[in-house]
Amino acid sequence: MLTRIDHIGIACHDLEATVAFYKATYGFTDAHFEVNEEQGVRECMLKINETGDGAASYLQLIEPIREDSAVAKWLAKNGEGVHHIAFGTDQAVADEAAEIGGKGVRVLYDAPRNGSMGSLINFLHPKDCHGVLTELVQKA
Ligand code: CMX
Ligand code: CO
Repeated sequence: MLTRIDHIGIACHDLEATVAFYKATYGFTDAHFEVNEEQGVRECMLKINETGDGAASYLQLIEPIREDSAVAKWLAKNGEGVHHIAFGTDQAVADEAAEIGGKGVRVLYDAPRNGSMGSLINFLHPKDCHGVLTELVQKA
C-alpha cells in the first residue's frame, strides 16, 4: 500500500543555487547529497521543517550529470520545475510495482533500482498516470 508522499522531484540546472534558494527562502535543511550514476543525476534531499517522525517528506532537487539522462532530456524540453512525485510504500517495492502493474499501468524497470539514501525505487510511466511521472519508494 502507498502510505505517504516520500518526495517531490524538482529538476534544476544548478543544484547549489537551487539548494541555496530553498534554504534561504523556507529554512529547509539540506539533509543529504548524493550522485546517482545510474539515474544520471546529482541530487540533494531537502527535509521539510518539523518532520522528526522518521518518515519525513522531502524535496529532491536533481541536476543532470549527463546529456543523455532522462532529466537532461526533460529539462531541455520543459525548463526547470516539478519533474516527478514519489510515494512511499509499506511493502517491498517489487510487490507494490507488481500490484500496480497488474492494473495496466506500465512499470519502467523489470527490477527495483537504487534510489536516494539506500532506498529501492521503481517508476510508473507518466502517460499511464495522467501526465505525472510517479516513483515508488521503499525506504532503506
Ligand atoms: N513528467 C510527465 N511527463 C513526462 C515526463 C515527466 N517527468 N518525462 C517525459 N514525459 C512525457 C513527455 O512529455 C512525452 O510526452 P509527449 O509524447 O506527449 O510529448 C512522453 O512522456 C515521452 O517523453 P520523452 O521526452 O520522449 O522521454 P522518454 O520517453 O525518453 O523518457 C521516461 C520518459 C519517463 C521513460 C524517462 O524520463 C524515465 O525513464 N524516467 C525515470 C527515471 C528518471 O526520471 N530518473 C530521474 C529521477 C531519479 C530519482 O528520482 O531518484
Ligand atoms: Co525521486
